[in-house]
Amino acid sequence: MKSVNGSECLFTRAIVRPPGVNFSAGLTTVDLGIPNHNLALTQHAAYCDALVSCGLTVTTLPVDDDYPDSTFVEDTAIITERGAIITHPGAGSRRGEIASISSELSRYFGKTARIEAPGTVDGGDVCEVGGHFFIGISDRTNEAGAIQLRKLLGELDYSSEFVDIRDINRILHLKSGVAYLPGNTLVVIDALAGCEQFRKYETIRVHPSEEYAANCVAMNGSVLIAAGFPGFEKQLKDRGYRTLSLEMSEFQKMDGGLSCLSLRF
Ligand code: CIR
Repeated sequence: MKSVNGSECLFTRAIVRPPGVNFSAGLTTVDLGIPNHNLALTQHAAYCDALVSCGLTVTTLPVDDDYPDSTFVEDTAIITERGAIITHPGAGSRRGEIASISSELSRYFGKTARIEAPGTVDGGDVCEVGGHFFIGISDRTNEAGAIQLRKLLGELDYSSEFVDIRDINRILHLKSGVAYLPGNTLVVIDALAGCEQFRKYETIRVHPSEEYAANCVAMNGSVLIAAGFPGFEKQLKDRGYRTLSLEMSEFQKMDGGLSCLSLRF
C-alpha cells in the first residue's frame, strides 16, 4: 500500500462514519446543548465533500447505532505510512468501536498491531509531525498505553515523545489543543504554548476566545478549519495557508473536532 502522509500532510484516503440516531447519547464534557441529528448529518456530509475536494477517496462505514460516539473514528486507530495500530479507547463505552475499524483497516494494512489493556490510547491524543509523534497523556490515554504506543511506533522506526495534558482541564485530547501544519508549524492553545516538546517548531497561537479552532486538519495543500473563528482563519491566511471552513456546531456539542471525524492515510 502506498500512502503519502508525512511533513507535507499528504493523504490519499479517509475513513469516516456518519453519526447515528443516538449520537446525542455519547460522551461529552461541554454544556452546549443537545446535538440535532439531521444537522449533524448535514455537517458530516459537508465534511466528506471537503475531503473529496482535497483529493481523498472517502470510505463511508455504515452507521453503528450500538456506539453513539462511533462517528469519532479517529480515536480507534493510529495510521502511519508504515502501518496501522488499533487503539484500546480510554472510555469503556467506546471499546467496541474498534472491531469494525480493525476489519476495515486490515484491507489496507494486513495484520495490525494493537494497544492492549491495561493500556488505553485514543487516537485524538496522537499528533504526527513528519515522522515524529507527540503522544498526549490524558484522561483517555494512560501511561501504560502511551508506553505501548511508543514501543510500537519505535518498531516502525518512528520517534515519539509524551505530552502530559492531565492538568489542562479544557481539552479532552492532545489534538484538541495542538495541530501540525506543513512548514514545521504547530497550531497551539495558550496552555500548550510553553511546552518544552514544541520548542523547535514555529507556532501559531490560537486566541483563548477561539480555542476550539485549534483542532484543524492539514491535507493536500489545504487546512480544514471549523467555521466561526475569523481571527484564526485570518492568522492562517496571513501565513499563506489555504483554508476550507466547515460548520461543526453539532460535533462540538459532543466534544468532537474536525480531526476526530476521519482516519486519514
Ligand atoms: C468522546 O468523548 O469520546 C466523544 N464524544 C468525542 C471524541 C472526540 N475525539 C477526538 O477528539 N479525537
